[in-house]
Amino acid sequence: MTIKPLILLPDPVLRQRSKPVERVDDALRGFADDMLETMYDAPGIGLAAIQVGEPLRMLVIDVSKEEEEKKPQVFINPRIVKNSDERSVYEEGCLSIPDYYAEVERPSSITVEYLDRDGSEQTLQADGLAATCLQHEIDHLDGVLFIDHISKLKRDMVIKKFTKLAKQRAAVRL
Ligand code: GNR
Ligand code: NI
Repeated sequence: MTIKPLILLPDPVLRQRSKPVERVDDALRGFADDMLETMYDAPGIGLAAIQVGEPLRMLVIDVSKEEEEKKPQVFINPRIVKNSDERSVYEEGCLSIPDYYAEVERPSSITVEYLDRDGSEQTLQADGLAATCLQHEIDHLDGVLFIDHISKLKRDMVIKKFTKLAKQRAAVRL
């Protein structure tokens, strides 16, 4: 198991569209375990493969509460097949945009079809934090970030701040 470095805003890698996983084998399961370890280490409640530089349509989540048992879940080639009309607002953050949080409105519940870590077709209905987190992760597979759902003014401010930070980090490494 390996903790992988996270790709940060404004790296254009985060804007790539990820490709479907073609076969679910031991190598892919090993990568899923690395993603989970990276997510728990961060710590975060979700992680998309592109956030560690792999443009594959897969994500991991664990939305269990702190006092509960851990519940790691792997979603391969997930597709949202149903969105509720009801919406809810959550304060979101992203491991690729550290220490920035904003409210985002999304469907309150969704139905997702995906392959599990054994490569079996599954259907899951999710609501609450799981629904929000899955939508946030599935957005990553299409190069979409949660800041794309806030006002352009706020988005441009965040991008500017992270662009400046990236330049500073690059200069320090020279
Ligand atoms: O750790 C995370 N927390 C979170 C909180 C509210 C809505 C979405 C998320 S996902 C985020 C981890 C992450 O960046 N996944 O892509
Ligand atoms: Ni994210």
